[in-house]
Amino acid sequence: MAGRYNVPYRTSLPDGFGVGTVMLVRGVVPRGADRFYINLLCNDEPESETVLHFNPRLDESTVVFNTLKCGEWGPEERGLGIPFQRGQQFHLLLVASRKGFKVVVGDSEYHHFVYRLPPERARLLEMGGDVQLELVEIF
Ligand code: 9QG
Repeated sequence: MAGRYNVPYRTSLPDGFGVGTVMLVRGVVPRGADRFYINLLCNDEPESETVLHFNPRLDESTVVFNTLKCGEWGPEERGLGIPFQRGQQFHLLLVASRKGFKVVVGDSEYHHFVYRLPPERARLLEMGGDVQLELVEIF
């Protein structure tokens, strides 16, 4: 059964994604999946600055974290291993903590990405690629 949300999924973040914001995502990685992404964008322009690009890559068995500033990708950070599996459901928490984004997948903290742009500048959430979304909640 496909997820309940159309993909790519976009929703505005009228209050930004400032420190203290928590987002819960429940979804499934399809069997033939290669990559999917969660982006926190500053606006809906094609070349919008990206506060966070979270990019699980099943084809590379890694997760890439990056920021897009002035049309340029910054240095990539890669988490340890990949906490996603093709054909499996996942629960993910994205927490805007004091110094960076904390990503929790399942019961374990996966990675901490130190802010390169202020998280409150994020005004648009976009999720896409090879993913089925079942639940997206922002607290
Ligand atoms: O590949 O890496 C993250 O550092 C680039 C990818 C790019 C990002 C980037 O092509 O893909 O993952 O906007 C894009 O093209 C995204 C989807 C060095």
